[in-house]
Amino acid sequence: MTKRMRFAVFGTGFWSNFQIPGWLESSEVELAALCDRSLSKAKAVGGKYGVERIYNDPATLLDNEELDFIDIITDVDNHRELCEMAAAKQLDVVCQKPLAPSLEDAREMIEVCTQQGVQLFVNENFRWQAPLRRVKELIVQGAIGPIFKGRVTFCSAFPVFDNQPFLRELDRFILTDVGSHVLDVCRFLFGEAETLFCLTRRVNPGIKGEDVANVLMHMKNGIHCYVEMSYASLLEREVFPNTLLLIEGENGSIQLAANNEIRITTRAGTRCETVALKHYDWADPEYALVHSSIVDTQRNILEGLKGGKAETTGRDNYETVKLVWAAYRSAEQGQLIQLDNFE
Ligand code: 89V
Repeated sequence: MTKRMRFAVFGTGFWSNFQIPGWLESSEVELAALCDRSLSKAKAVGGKYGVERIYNDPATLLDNEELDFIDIITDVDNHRELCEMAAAKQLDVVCQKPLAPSLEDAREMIEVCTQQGVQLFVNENFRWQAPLRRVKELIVQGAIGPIFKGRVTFCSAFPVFDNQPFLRELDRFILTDVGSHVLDVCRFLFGEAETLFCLTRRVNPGIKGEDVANVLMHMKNGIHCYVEMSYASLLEREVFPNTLLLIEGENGSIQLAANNEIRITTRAGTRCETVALKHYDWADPEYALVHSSIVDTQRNILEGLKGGKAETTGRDNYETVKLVWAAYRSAEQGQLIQLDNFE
């Protein structure tokens, strides 16, 4: 058996409870150490996974451990510093989304990793959701002909702040939290954007940032893409954490509904497929769709770490980060943004 890749995790909050077991689905990696500002939190997570090497200082961990890569699962404000520290030690970096708190920080992280000759990957999991992969397959197979319009919807009233209370405090909330995912899904399904317009607003008085955003993009291939996201949507049916789609092509349409049901309509009629999700005992049933996609995301990143091809590299994800920040600029200035000139 080839040597397992040793990694350390920085940040043992909510998502570490799913990203760690996601990694451990592979026999090719070994979790060597954990680090968190709160030693007791890190010890509790270490206890669950049999990890004894626990730190509350990232520099000490990096000095003491023999590693191949690190996984950053901390708040976004720490991403750049931890990335730079690991890159200086010649370690590959896997980082939670959103990659960075600004476009400039994202650029710097990519630059530092390039200069140090290490790889940077982003643990962006939505594009790895099984129903979205199937929809992409149908598009590529030409099931509905050339596409002219896509509507991507993530609208919910799920109490997301219960598990991630810090989201309440973000000055910029839904575009960074959900936009990072669904704008990436748009790139995955429809290609790169040429122009973008965005409107935002805050409905929930108990949070700092915006909880509603509507983005309209003209993609380089001519597709019109409308993306709606909200955590203020009290709907008859709560579908969290599903992303719903309505894609229209010259020969038909594809609809992705809740329950991972795909309806393909052509002139011959409508057929229906339901995409089964792989079940993991460690997944939270309320997040099953997202948690099962973590395993596929990490499997793909592992390919990249081994020298193969991975989708969610830092450089690729930069294009998604750009869309998030272009959306804020558009909303602030009431202007259409040209993506090629945006920095
Ligand atoms: O996946 C996430 O980053 C979450 C969620 C989509 C649940 O809001 O914060």
